[in-house]
Amino acid sequence: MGFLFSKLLSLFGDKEHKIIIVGLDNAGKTTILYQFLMNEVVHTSPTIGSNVEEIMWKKNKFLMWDIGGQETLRAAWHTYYINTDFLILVVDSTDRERLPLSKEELHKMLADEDLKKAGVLIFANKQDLEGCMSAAEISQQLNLTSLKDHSFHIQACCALTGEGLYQGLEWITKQLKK
Ligand code: G3D
Ligand code: MG
Repeated sequence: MGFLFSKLLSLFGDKEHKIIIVGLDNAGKTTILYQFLMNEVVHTSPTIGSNVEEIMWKKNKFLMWDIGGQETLRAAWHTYYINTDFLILVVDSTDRERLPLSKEELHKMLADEDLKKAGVLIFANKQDLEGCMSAAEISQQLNLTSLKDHSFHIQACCALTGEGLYQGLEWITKQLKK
C-alpha cells in the first residue's frame, strides 16, 4: 500500500526532495531560504540549529533545511545528511579568507556515505558586493573538478535581490529528470 501510494505520488510529480543548505555562518543561507519561500528579503539573525521550509517550484516539492554554520554547529551537520537529494553550499564571494575552510567542509561532507548520491549546487553569493570573487574563481578554489562522484553546478547569485537563485533551482529540477 505504501509503495503504491508513493508510486502514485511520484506520477503526479509530488515526491518531496530533500535539500540541505550548508555553508559558513554569514554566507547568506537563511536569506536564500526565505527568498525561495516568499520572494522577499527578511531580516535574519544567526541561525541557532536549523530552519526548515517546504518550497514548491515547477510542480516539484522541496523540503529545504537551512543548517546553522557556526563552528560549533558544523559538527552536527552530519545528522542532517540522511536521504538528502541535494546539497546546496552557500559561499560568501567576498570572504576570501575563509574559502579554504568552505572547501575543506565541502570535501569532508561529500566523503560521507549518506551524501553519496546527493547532487551539489554551489551558490557564489553576494555578487552585488565590490571585489567579490567570480563563480569561476570560487569553482577553481573549491577544486570542484575533483568531484568525480557527484553532479555539481556553481551559480553566481545575490540573495538580497534573488538574482541567480532560480537558475540554481532550475539546475536542480533538470537533475530530477535525469
Ligand atoms: P547565514 O544564514 O548563512 O548565516 P544570513 O547568513 O542569511 O543570515 O546572511 C548574513 C548577512 O549577509 C545578512 O546581513 C544578509 O542580509 C547578508 N546577505 C545575504 N546575502 C547577501 C547578498 O547577496 N548580498 C549582500 N550584500 N548581503 C547579503 P546582516 O547585515 O543582516 O547581518
Ligand atoms: Mg542562518
